Amino acid sequence: MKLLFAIVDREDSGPVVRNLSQRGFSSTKLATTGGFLLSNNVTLMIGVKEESVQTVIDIIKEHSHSRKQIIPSNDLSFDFDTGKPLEVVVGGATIFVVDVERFEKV
Ligand code: 2BA
Repeated sequence: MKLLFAIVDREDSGPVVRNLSQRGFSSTKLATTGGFLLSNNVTLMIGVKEESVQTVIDIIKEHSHSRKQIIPSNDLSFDFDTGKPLEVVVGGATIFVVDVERFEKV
């Protein structure tokens, strides 16, 4: 079994979760914050059989969009004030796939 951590935009999280659910994949949604922009995003935890990992990644990919964000440089998590706004491309999604040693529902 594998566990996917997928960091997605808040706006994309609804369609991603809905489509995963329609295809029979369970997920847990965590409210998270990006360490760079300090803006809210969503981290999904999805436990799946190894043979389903690519299907899940494809669903996430289909429903996660990349977005350009213009932010004041003094809004960042560290001192980077150039006086000019910064353009950052965020997403689609950042996905980690990790091995699960044991999975139990008791
Ligand atoms: P944030 O850390 O807020 O990063 C938002 C976007 O800012 C990133 O988009 C990237 O385009 C840019 N960025 C991040 N760190 C940067 C840096 N040190 N220098 C220049 N630009 C930087 P994404 O790469 O699409 O990441 C979206 C969110 O996914 C991140 O939000 C973070 O919450 C998560 N993430 C991305 N890579 C990660 C990693 N290696 N480990 C843990 N979380 C990660």
